[in-house]
Amino acid sequence: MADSEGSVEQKFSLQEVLDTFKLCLSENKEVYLQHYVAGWRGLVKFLNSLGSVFGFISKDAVNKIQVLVSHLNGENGSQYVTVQSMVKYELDNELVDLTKRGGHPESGCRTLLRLHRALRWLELFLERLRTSTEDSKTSVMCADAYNESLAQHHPWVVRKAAGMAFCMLPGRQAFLEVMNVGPPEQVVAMLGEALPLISEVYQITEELYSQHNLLDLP
Ligand code: 1PZ
Repeated sequence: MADSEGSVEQKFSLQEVLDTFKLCLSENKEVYLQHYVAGWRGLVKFLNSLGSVFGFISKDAVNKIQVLVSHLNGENGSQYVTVQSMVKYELDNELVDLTKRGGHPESGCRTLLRLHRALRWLELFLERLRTSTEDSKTSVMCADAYNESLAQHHPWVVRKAAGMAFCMLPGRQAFLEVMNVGPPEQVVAMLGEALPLISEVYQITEELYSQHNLLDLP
């Protein structure tokens, strides 16, 4: 469908971000770190387009993305191709602080765990958005999704700041527009397609981390 403004440059679209998550899974269901990180990059861009009050959130996400990218581009980058190979490599070589913070504050495993928990928030939030009605409030959907997931891992101050930021979210209609997908029905359809993928990436990572007892890394 033609863009009503006829803009030449393609605008940011959430569709592209969600497509990146499609690329995440290999044939044998391993998670490619490169695409996982690219997906997060896109989400951060989207978050930034919502306004500077979300800066403290996107800043933390950017830091984590950068840590993972530097592992990917580092001398042992070939060990970081998939989340599975990263876990194996870091555990085999004792590169992860397992019980308390120590010599490896920037292990790939602990860094990715933070994004992984945030992916659960995203899944819950987008599912709420998908099934919402015109009078639903994004701030409420966002807070409910947060309280059900990420909040459990955050101290009081962070929860408080996050709660205040949620109140600054644009309303449902504006929010759907920023996604740049098209009319609301199209956004809903796109979410219906993308959510199972996000969910699968989340589940696979969750099981991997659970098998190796990595879900509470400091
Ligand atoms: C659309 C609205 C966006 C709401 C995003 C919901 C998430 C709120 C999270 C608030 C976190 C803020 C600051 C930093 C927290 C860090 O302490 C933690 C733990 O890391 P550690 O201190 O252990 O190193 N960081 C995180 O939990 C990762 C948070 C990433 C959030 C990314 C959200 C991306 C949103 C995409 C929007 C479509």
